[in-house]
Amino acid sequence: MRLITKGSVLGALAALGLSATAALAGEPLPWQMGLQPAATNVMQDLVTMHDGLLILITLISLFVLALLLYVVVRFNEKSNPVPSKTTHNTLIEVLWTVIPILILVAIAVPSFQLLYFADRSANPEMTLKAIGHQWYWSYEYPDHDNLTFDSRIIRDEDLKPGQKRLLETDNRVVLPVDTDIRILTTSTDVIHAFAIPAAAIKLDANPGKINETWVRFNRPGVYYGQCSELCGVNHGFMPIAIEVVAKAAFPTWVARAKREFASNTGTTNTRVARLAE
Ligand SMILES: [Cu+2]
Repeated sequence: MRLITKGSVLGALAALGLSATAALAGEPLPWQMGLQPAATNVMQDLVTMHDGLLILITLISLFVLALLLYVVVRFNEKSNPVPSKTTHNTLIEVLWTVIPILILVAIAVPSFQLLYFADRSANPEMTLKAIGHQWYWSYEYPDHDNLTFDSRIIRDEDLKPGQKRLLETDNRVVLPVDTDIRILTTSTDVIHAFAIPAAAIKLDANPGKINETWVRFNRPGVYYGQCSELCGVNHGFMPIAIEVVAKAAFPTWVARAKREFASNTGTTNTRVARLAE
């Protein structure tokens, strides 16, 4: 990542139009142009990589455009009536092969570094398992007595003021801040995809298979995502809402959630799933 400039062009552009609080939101915003503000180091590195590549491809595109304009002006029929018969130039052919190779290698090094950094955590402190269903998510906390619950969309007519349409769920996933968390995904029916843009996570949830990634949130907040694999008629209605809390507040939530979900009678918001029946 060190090869790429740390300056965040798009981040700066986005900051011009947004207030400080909105700029930290873990959700899509109206007229948003860039990526969501980073909530993890992986996402921060990914934004840096993205912005650096944007500068690089802009320079390359401008260079090619300048060459084209030069050829159009200098070698058109009027200004160059007798064309040269040259067909080969060894030096220039070597240059236009070797320079792009060097550029690609320069991109590949930080790219692979980031890919392996994002892949898995060597020593996760806890595990969250996200299971896709048509069409909702359920979550398991295997390190917390297998705490298990379903998380379903809040339908439009049930939205309370301040709740995000199509993004809010009845039971948010709660996770502690500054903690290496292993995330496992799987599915009970078709392929879903667990995606949290602010944390740079987009991982398929396949039936009969477990995929792994990890996350370490840098700051508390609520981070929204959606299923990102076309999984059926209600694909657009199985959001993910993650509430990141202080480390000290997490055990309190675990204790409360254990009581609450132990007494869950299954009468919660299940109409979305019933559409399929
Ligand atoms: Cu899905």
